[in-house]
Order: sequence, then C-alpha cells, then structure tokens
Amino acid sequence: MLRRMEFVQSARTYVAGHRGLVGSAIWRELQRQGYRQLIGRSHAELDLLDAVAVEQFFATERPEFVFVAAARVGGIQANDTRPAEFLYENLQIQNNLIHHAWRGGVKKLLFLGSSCIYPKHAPQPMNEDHLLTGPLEPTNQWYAVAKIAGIKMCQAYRRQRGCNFISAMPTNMYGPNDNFDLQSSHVLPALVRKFHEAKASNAATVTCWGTGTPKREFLYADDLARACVFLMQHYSAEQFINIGFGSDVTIQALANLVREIVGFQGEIVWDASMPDGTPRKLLDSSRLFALGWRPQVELEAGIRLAYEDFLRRFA
Ligand code: GFB
Repeated sequence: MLRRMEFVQSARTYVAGHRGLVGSAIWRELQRQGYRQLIGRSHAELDLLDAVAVEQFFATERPEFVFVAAARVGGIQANDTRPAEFLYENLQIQNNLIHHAWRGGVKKLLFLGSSCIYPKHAPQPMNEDHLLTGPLEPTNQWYAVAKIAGIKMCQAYRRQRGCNFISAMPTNMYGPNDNFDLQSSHVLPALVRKFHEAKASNAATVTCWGTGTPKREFLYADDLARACVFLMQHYSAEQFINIGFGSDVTIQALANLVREIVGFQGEIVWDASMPDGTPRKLLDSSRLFALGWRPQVELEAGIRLAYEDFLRRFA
C-alpha cells in the first residue's frame, strides 16, 4: 500500500540543494504558497555524500516531504571532463537521500533528473517512453546514467517498500542563483557573462562553443519550481514525468538574443573545436500539460531576469 498524504502547508518539507538554481526556486515557491516548515542544509552543514550524516539528519529532523534538487551539475564541458565526479557524487547523493527518506518514513519525495537521460538521437519531441531506447550522448552519459538510476530507485522503492516517491525530468534550466563560472556553467549563464564582459571591455568579438547549430529548450527556474510543487501536490505515480517549456531554439539564435539583451555590438565567433553535444533535446511535456500546468516565463523575459540577477550579484 502506498502512503498517500496531502502536501499541506504545515508539512515538514526538506529541500535538498536549497541554495542552488533549482532548489532556491522551489524554496521561494513554497514560501510564496505559505509553506512554513521548510528545512534546508548548506553543504557545510550536511554533506550529502556522507550516508551516516544523512541518516542522522532524517532521524532528527523527520521531514515529511522531500524535494531532491541536490546534485553535482554543470554544462557540457564540466560533464565531459569530470566523469568520475558526475557519476559518483550524483549516485551517492541520490542513494543517500532516497534510501534514508524511506528509512525515515518520508511521506512523499520528488526526485529531479534531466532531459539528458534520453538517447542522443531520440525522436523529437522526446516523450517519457523514449527512455533507454538508444545510446546516450557521450558528453553527459555519466550524469545521465546516475539520473536514470535515480528514476529506477524511486520506482523500486515504490514497488518494494510502498514509498510514494516520484520523479520529474526538467529540460535545460536557467534563472536566479545560476552558476556563471565560464568553465563549468551551462550555455545561457555563460553567454550572459561573456556578452556582458565583452561589452564592458569594448571587445570586438565573443567566442561561443561549438557550431551554434544544436537546439536547446530553456525553462525559467521559477516555472520549474511551480511544476515541482504542483507535482508534489497532485501527482503520485511510478511513471516519471517531463517538465519542459514546449519549444526550443538554436544556440546561434540564443546567442543573438542574449547579445541583444545585454547590448553588445560586436561579432560572435564560433569555436568548432568545442563540443556541440546532443543535436536536439526538446521534451514532450504533454503528460504534465494535460494535468493543467503551463510555463509562464517566455525566453526573452527570462533572459532579462537572469541578466538582472547577474548584475545584482557580480557587476
Ligand atoms: O548548456 P550546455 O553547457 O549543455 O551547452 P548541454 C549547450 C550548447 O551550447 C552546446 C553550446 O552545444 C555548447 O557547445 N555553447 C556555446 C556553450 N557557447 C557555450 C558556452 O560558452 N558555454 C557552454 N556551457 N556552452 C548539459 C549536460 O548539456 O545540459 C548536463 O551536460 C545537463 O548533463 C544539462 O543535462 C541540462 O545542454 O549540451
């Protein structure tokens, strides 16, 4: 029998990774909706790689609802060059959280994966049934394998232990509290920073990675957060569920848009020695849309907000 409990505003709710891009957005959304017993731990306070510490945390804090937004994340370059970290840390973090959520009697848990779980050449848009139907994109296969294991953990604990653990697969995310480090960031924050710095120094060109021809779908973090809280409130099934925006753009088009928003007048140069990654990863989010959820923040408006966040934090 599954433990089905309503996600009420007085519920003790743990957001793992509450300082990151996704976790901080979930935290803000929960506060906005009146949730008043939020639990967060910084890395210094709780090392999620440490199984004993995680077990003790669940035993003393007794969270009832858990959002798993903690992960080792990064853009194409970080994924490609640090495979051991991406595989080991993600497996360890999610194993500790999911296993000890069961041991600690958590009523419901939402595990967050990524659209890179799908095969490199999956039909577009990619629906949930395309999982494990072909080889993965090599640059992020390590991260993808860990995230696929996370989905399976939730399904296994649901089947064998009766846990109400669900999973959602967001598309490429951006927004406040993003990582703007040029070596490890995703493309959107990297472009914001590159164009801003080029404008400030009157540079003639900005170099972007790859050919610019791959397409990506971008979802603003606050939209993702609303979807996550919505799923915690309304969705309980073994089937994981996609969270996307609904349309994608080429990296070239994205670069032009960011250049315009930031106000850089120079040229864009493409460094084809850098990897393109998967040619396209547009999610089919019709399962989620059918439940009544829709994104609210258009790409251009979202980039303006992301740029404001960058200016507030770094300029
Ligand atoms: O966002 P991104 O790093 O990761 O790169 P993925 C997306 C595309 O943007 C690639 C190009 O084709 C990059 O070559 N790009 C152009 C740049 N200029 C830049 C730049 O300055 N920085 C970066 N980072 N990219 C990640 C996965 O894949 O997506 C993760 O590695 C995760 O595992 C995440 O799934 C959502 O979209 O290719």
